Amino acid sequence: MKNQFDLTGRVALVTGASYGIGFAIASALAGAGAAIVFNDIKQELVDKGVAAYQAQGITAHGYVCDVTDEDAVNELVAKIEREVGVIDILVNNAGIIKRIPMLEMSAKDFRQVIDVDLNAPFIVSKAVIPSMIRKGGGKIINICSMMSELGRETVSAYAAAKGGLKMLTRNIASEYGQYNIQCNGIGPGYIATPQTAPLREVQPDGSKHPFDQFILAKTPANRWGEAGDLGGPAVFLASSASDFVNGHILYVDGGILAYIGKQP
Ligand code: NAP
Ligand code: GCO
Repeated sequence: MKNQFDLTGRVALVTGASYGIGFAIASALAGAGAAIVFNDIKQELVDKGVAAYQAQGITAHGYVCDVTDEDAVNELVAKIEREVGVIDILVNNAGIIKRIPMLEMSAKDFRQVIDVDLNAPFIVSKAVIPSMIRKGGGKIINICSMMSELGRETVSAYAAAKGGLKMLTRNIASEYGQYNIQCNGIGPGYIATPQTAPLREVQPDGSKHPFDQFILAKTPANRWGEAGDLGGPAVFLASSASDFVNGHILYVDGGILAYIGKQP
């Protein structure tokens, strides 16, 4: 049987992929044969990212681009098409979080999170879909979250964005499935990256952060996820193996959403 997971000859753009989950997903896509393109806001991080990919034997194309800037994104996509090729796989990974109680959060802070975590996936998807249609199809993977399904204190903007991203995923699937474009989401659980480092800081007395203990009690796998845990699911959703999967959010959470939590 032809290897349905083979990405040879395909161009993948992973946004915000100098490190963290984006870097792990891009590395997995490269391992399946894809040509890797990524962006970051700062040239310094792009340079570090290119070196990190090279250290893994991956020749990645790195570009500076703020995904919230529509003109910059359109210029980036045109440049990628000239220099690398038409984007076959888009992973909307770039994201931020601000952990602030809602009543203390400014509208500016709220809008900034929505801008990066929801408006940007709209902007980047809108920039790549026309060429995907002309080429006969493509794959879009939006990096959602537990907060696409659940709320918790201090993450109102992030949850609103990730909930919206779940529905944007379903709408892109609905509107462009007829062009052989599949748009799905990956909903990571709690993953050990710089974004969650504050939630895992060892306490002055050497004990685990209370939130660290909380998440372990909520996760049947009894561990934080590693960014590498997301590679296989990303290859699946980027490949022909998922050609009839559309509008689906694949939760990679160690079982958190299935579990009421360990009794204290
Ligand atoms: P991270 O370590 O904070 O990395 C986020 C990446 O996005 C960084 O490279 C960052 O670049 C980039 N970025 C931020 N704003 C950008 C912008 N406007 N334009 C371009 N790039 C931008 O986060 P992560 O943990 O790897 O998470 C990656 C994605 O997974 C995010 O969407 C996050 O919401 C989601 N997620 C994370 C977890 C988790 O537990 N870690 C779980 C579920 C979902 P700079 O360093 O230059 O800011
Ligand atoms: C938080 C965490 C989570 C993770 C992730 C969970 O503060 O609760 O940052 O939001 O980032 O989104 O899926």
